[in-house]
Amino acid sequence: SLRKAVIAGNWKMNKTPTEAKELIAAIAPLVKDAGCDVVACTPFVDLSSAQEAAEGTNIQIGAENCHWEKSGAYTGEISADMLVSMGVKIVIIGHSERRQYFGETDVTVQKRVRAALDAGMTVILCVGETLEQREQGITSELVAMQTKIALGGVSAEELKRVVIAYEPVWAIGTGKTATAEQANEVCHTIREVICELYGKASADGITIQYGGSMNAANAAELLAQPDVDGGLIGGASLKPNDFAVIVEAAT
Ligand code: 3PY
Repeated sequence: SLRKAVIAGNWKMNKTPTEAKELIAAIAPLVKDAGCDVVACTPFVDLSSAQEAAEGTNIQIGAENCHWEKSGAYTGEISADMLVSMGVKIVIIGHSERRQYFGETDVTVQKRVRAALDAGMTVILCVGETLEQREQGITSELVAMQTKIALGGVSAEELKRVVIAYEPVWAIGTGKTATAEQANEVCHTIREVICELYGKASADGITIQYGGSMNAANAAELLAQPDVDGGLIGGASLKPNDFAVIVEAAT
């Protein structure tokens, strides 16, 4: 692949600050020789202790969401500027769990992407179809539309700070994985959308991850696909040995 792989853990709503420190400390020695970028995206309350544990290692700590306003009356939200102020430079936006359970839409995803990029952050933008949409045969159109809306107003220069994660909703937290061919097909479609919007150099350069029950057993086959440049890892990112196997497979 032309592109450096990015393996990012998505811890979701797991781990206390103390546990986060222990988990990073357990992962660090196992991934120290990684040939890919290694990221752990943690709950907001874990960021400080995870960063402390990651100091001097090759693990970058990211957040799982951010709000689109800089500050104000938005109870329970966290701004991109707040994250940057504490040294967090990576954020997941638009994970399907946000879309499914918390009313996230393509429009709010676009606003959050905008805010994160304006704050100087790198965004892991998640897109993906539900089972119903796949069965209707609209996966390509749907994922293309999600990508186009989310990137509305994003320049080619800014796109260098965007990683796209293709996560089929039916494969998230269900133990079901897309086949390597299915994963590659949709990652390729996304790359074609990027080509259409930004040209070939941007399309060749952008990192597109697969996410959705990627684990130690299936990572090598998924990561061997030409258009799959890494993974966004759910459950397996909480298991140091499994996460290390995935990092190794990406190297
Ligand atoms: C999963 O692997 O289930 C994920 O949602 C990764 O983000």
